[in-house]
Amino acid sequence: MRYILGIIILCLAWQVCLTSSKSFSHLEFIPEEEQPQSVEMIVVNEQGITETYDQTVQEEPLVKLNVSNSEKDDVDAVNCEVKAEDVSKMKRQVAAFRSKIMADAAKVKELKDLIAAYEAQIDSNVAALNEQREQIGYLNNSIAIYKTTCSNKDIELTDLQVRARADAAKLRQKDEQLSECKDRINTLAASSCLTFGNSSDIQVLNVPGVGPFMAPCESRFQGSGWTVIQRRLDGSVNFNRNWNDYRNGFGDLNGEFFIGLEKLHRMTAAQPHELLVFLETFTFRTTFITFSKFLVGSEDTDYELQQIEFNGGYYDGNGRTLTYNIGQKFSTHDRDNDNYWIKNCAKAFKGGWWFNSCKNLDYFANLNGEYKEYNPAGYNGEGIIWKEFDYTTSLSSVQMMIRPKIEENN
Ligand SMILES: [Ca+2]
Repeated sequence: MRYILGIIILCLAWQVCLTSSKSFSHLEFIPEEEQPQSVEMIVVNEQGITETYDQTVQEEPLVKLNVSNSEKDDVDAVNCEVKAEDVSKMKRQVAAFRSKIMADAAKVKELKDLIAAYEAQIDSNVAALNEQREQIGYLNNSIAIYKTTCSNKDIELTDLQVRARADAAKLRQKDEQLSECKDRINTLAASSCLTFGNSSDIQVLNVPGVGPFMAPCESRFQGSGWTVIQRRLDGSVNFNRNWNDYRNGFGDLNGEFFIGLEKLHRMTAAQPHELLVFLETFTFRTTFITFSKFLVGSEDTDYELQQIEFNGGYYDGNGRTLTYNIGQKFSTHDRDNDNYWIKNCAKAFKGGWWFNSCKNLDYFANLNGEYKEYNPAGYNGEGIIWKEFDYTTSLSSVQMMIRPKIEENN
């Protein structure tokens, strides 16, 4: 029994073993190196970020069946289906990868184009930079030339400054010489028409205290060298003037004028002078009256007639005219210096003069009175009067002249 029971147990154990081997006979251990390999795919996405994909390559089915031939056929069929599905899956993956690769290739091409554009821009910039470098080189050369030119100009400027200083020194020397010449000219300048010989033209006189001024010379009547100090011709100039006008002078040197009391004072005070008076009536009767002395005082004396000495004349008077006025101050309508307390003779007779009295004396004279037309029956003391020469009417033309006394100069 025991042998039979042992045999039965052995049989059961064998059956169990067979069953177990059948159940596990198709299983087998797969080495690690034969297991499917893991593959990483690195892709750059559109934003330029690198992405990694895990792609597991399954070349073999995960489970190898180890069965009998008939079972093996079934297993192979199953494997084929699995592989077919894997292949299909891999094809889809390949297609996806291909699309991805194509997209990436387009992106790469776009990047290449962009890089090419950048490179072209860089080339252009490099060309522009080179051109600018050439310009800078040219400008540096120009600057060097200008620096050289400026340096030369500085040298020239320094030379010119030295020459200018020398010229300035020469100019100062010339100015000093000119000043000396002016002083000598002033010293030698004519103080009367006597220096101009037979001149009967307007000349420049230079009298100390007055300065250069112009005056007519007269050499046609009583010798040469007379300076005309007063002239009446036609009434073209108003002689009814104030004190300032008579002091400074007025009128036209080619026509009617009065030379001025200040000049008369300076000229007659500088050296002894004689006076020549020319008179003419409307009937063309003329005469010359000479005075051997003629001196006018300063303005402080109101241009007093300090010296007057009758020397002769071609008329029938007794020569008291003007000598009667000796010591008399000059009067104008705005300054009454006469001896007639009732009125201002200059204002009454419309002209400045060395009035003494306004009375109608036989030796009354006023060569600066109002110019009157010929009226032999109309004498009333007004007009251009020299009563000792013509007591009936105003004169048509008169002229007063002075000259340094030649006898005393010699
Ligand atoms: Ca008076």
